[in-house]
Amino acid sequence: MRRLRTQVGIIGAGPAGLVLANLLSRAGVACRVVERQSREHVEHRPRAGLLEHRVVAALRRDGLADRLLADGVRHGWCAFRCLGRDVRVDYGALSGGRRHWVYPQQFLVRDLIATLTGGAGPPPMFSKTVRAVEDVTTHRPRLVCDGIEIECEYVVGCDGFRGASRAALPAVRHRVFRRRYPYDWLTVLAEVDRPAEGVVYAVHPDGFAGIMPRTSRLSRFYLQCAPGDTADDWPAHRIHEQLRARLAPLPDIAGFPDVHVLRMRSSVTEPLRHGRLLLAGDAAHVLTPSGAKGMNLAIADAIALAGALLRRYRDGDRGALDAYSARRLPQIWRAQEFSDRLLRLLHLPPGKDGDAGFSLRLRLAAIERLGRPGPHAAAFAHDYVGSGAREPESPDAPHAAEGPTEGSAWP
Ligand code: RFL
Repeated sequence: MRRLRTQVGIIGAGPAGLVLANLLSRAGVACRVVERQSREHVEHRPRAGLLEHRVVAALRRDGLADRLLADGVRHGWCAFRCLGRDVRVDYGALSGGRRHWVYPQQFLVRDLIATLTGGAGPPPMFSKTVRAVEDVTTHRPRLVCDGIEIECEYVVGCDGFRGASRAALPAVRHRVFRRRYPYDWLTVLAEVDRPAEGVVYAVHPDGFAGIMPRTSRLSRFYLQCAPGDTADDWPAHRIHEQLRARLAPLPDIAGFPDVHVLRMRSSVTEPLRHGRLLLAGDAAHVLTPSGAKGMNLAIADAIALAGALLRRYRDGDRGALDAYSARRLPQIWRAQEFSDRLLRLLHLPPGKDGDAGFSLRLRLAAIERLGRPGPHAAAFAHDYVGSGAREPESPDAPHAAEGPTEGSAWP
């Protein structure tokens, strides 16, 4: 058995683990990232693609956004289709000029691995699975992998909902709050003849459908489907037919390189810390893709945690680490609430077919308020774009109390 020592052991080379590793390494804190997949795999795993204004501002400030800023595209409007109406919401204008950046998650992961391996710190250990996290309530928690053990001072679980870190949490002291929605989303990454210019959400009697832009050649499409459906239930001709029915007008779609069903569920684990084990990103919370918040929240967690760990290592101040969970949870629940509210707007209540006409008209009324400049539209816009009334905190920023951000309830 090989033994290594480090200050911070990080499980998972997704956006959360890689942002954290870059920030700590640059500041001279020793850390090791352990990732069960190969580098090739994580650099080509298509998932999210919309980055919030405040997240990009923080990555830029920390010198982690060079390629994103060079190659990403800014988007500032989305459209809702309902009952033959197309309501455009100019959330860029409504939020004082803030926009999303469209940049595929796998590109950001590739960039973050490049900066880490290019000198910021030791490269992640790829194709290495953490089997267990042990001794988290001692001063020397350990990552146990096949043939190697890494002794750490702190362990950060950035390993998603099914990773090893959550298994190390005692059930008596931690609660997982979950919601399972009564539908799933088929998701299709498809080649298109022209780039999508904005996100489109369609509210339709057959179910929700959506388009999220990715690159000039690819868009991600979503189709509400029955809970438990699999990709086999959705042959290409059915996908085409339903996209056309729910989303027309459609760009020309050439092929479906990637089709799978997303189980629509959300969860939050509380608290985010046990002893010297801390959780960040999807290991701490899972969001549906409705509001495009998952990757953004993962990065914001990592930035907050880097700040807290740096305070611990630079100044010997443990206060920010102790406060990490309590400070992040309100932000996490705020994002959950936004995503949940958007889902309620986008889906008709189940099993009330006779009611569909009424429900659709209620939704159209709500959507029209979002498109009309005013406090409701502004609140939506600030929440949606992640306006950064309070930006994710820099590792060097002074400790500040969590304050309310702009925006309130909509519609
Ligand atoms: P990740 O990216 O899942 O990374 C976790 C990493 O941990 C590794 N791992 C282990 N490594 C070692 N030992 C173990 N025992 C391990 N167990 C797991 C895994 O291999 C993996 O590499 O988590 P992180 O960093 O928290 O980032 C979260 C985001 O990836 C996630 O929230 C988003 O992708 C969610 N999401 C979206 N978020 C957005 O903000 N905007 C979007 O538009 C958006 N679209 C999406 C999405 C997620 C999707 N899927 C497939 C889940 C669209 C899709 C289709």
